Amino acid sequence: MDVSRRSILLGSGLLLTGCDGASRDPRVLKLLSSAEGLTMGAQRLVGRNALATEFDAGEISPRFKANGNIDPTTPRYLAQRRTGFADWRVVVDGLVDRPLSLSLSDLTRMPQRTQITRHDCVEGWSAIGQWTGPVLGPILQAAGVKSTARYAVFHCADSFGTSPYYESVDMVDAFHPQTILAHRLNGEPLPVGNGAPVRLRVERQLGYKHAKYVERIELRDTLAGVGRGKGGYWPDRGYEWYAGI
Ligand SMILES: Nc1nc2c(c(=O)[nH]1)N[C@H]1C(S)=C(S)[C@@H](COP(=O)(O)O)O[C@H]1N2
Ligand SMILES: [Mo]
Repeated sequence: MDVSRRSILLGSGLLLTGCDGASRDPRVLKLLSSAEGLTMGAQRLVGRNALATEFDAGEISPRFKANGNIDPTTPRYLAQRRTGFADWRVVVDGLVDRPLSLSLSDLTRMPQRTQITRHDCVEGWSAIGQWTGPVLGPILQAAGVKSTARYAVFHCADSFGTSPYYESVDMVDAFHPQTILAHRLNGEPLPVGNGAPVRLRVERQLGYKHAKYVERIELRDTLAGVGRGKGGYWPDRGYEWYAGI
């Protein structure tokens, strides 16, 4: 039952260099595509709403690695960073009845969830961290997601070259009870390296789905028109859109 992409990858003996520079090894990409159907199917059998494993405080990794973009240099981000993110907004728009523009104090005043989970990156490293933030589902409910919405697209403030980072999940993951907008890691405000001031945690999926530096959540009926159409910065470069673990 517990057929995870990770064990498939590790079992295959192919380790990816992945998210920083990207191994585009065709064998790896083929393996990822064949694993996609398998993991989505396996998760459907146990229930896509099943919870990811949560850990005890004693199991928290001494250091939570920062990966991918860890020091955004877009002018917009640098300006926000200089003011301690005082004016940061998370906009919720697209297929919603009531678009929202949430400040950090809006986000921290909502009911919070704290969870200790393991982050698995396709590069082959994992780390256990404690994340705190509001659950995404009630935020989407407050915005009034229209019945035509199928995806939540996360737009980020950082970029690789000229391309901003973006990711997306379907409504099952958007409304999953462990899907949160985290603003704290291990009890401290999120460090810049790990996505300050707010990042997505979508615990049933691999690391690259966990968008950092989130400034807009756009509800859409299609992924066409976002980046190159595959729903994420890395999916547009060969990784699977559905990265269930
Ligand atoms: N905005 C943004 N989000 C991102 C990335 C990125 O480069 N930019 N990298 C992804 C990858 S590949 C991983 S493994 C995790 C790393 O999160 P961390 O820096 O907290 O370890 O963030 C994901 N989210
Ligand atoms: Mo990653």
